[in-house]
Amino acid sequence: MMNIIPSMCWSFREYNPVFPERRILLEGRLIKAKGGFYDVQDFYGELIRCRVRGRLSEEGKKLLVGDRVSFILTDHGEGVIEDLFPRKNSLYRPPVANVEQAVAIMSIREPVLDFILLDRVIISAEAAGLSVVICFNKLDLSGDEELEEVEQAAEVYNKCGYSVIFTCAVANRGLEELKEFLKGKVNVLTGPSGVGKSTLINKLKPGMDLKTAPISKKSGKGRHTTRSVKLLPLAKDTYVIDTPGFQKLDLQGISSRELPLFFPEIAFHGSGCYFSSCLHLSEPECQVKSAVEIGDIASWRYHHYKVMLGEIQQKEQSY
Ligand SMILES: Nc1nc2c(ncn2[C@@H]2O[C@H](COP(=O)(O)OP(=O)(O)OP(=O)(O)O)[C@@H](O)[C@H]2O)c(=O)[nH]1
Ligand SMILES: [Mg+2]
Ligand SMILES: [Zn+2]
Repeated sequence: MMNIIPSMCWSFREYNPVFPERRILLEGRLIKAKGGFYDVQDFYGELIRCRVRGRLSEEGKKLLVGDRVSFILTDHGEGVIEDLFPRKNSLYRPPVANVEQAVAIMSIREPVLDFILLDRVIISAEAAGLSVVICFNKLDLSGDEELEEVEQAAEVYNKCGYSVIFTCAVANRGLEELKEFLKGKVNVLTGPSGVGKSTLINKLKPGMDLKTAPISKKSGKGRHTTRSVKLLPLAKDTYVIDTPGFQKLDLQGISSRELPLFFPEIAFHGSGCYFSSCLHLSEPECQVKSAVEIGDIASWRYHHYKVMLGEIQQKEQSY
């Protein structure tokens, strides 16, 4: 009896030329999309190359890597994606769905460390409801003064509740710690081009052979080596998503009322402001401004908040 059930399931899973109507809906996770083909990983860990049912596109449903889908098998072991399950969350950049954790990767040098860009990455992840881990890579390139500055920033992030890891992908430093943070989750590795996202993944799981490339000597920036978003299995129940790096990141879909909630320290102190709608700019009895004055909120984080708020307000006024 024990043997019958799995083998019966298996026969239903296969395309049956005699009873083609006997196809059943299977479930899987979209792990890669390229050129109209979609690679879906099924329950057994097998990869099935699928196309998408035309109806889905007609309904305006766009698939994202990470999506849970239902599909049927056709001949030659291929499949057709029939439908899309509701998403737990989705990110606009990188375009991925159903992710649990964002690892915001920045290099200490080459490309130069840009803290407002890091905060934009963190805010985008917060807005999507992801937990956030910060990883400073290329530890080997850092001078003493720089390292001190980054360590001070790391303390500020720690106080906000974010874990911070220091890594050096080329010398295999910090990789075990990074692995621990990734364990049992679907993680998206995100950050500017050239910071070492693909290099880190190659080191975490040898054999991945993801393409990497040195940054441009002329511009000091990455070369946008990774072109597509891919979900890679690292261990059981642990996935990493390698994503193309960026140089800019605008905050899509975040309103000026929401923004303060995505800065944990501003949300914390802001709950004591006189006005419940306080945006912490020049309102009276603002607890956030007081906290900045006495150093309970880092002035650079507050400055980043104001820059982002200004951009969002400008967009809101132009609607
Ligand atoms: N010195 C040093 N170089 C590193 C380290 N990690 C990665 N690199 C180098 O940085 C360059 C860029 O690495 P990639 O892994 O391609 O960067 P990426 O973040 O995937 O870039 P995109 O795919 O363009 O977004 C490569 O030449 C790597 O060898 C590190 O810890 N130290
Ligand atoms: Mg890459
Ligand atoms: Zn306030």
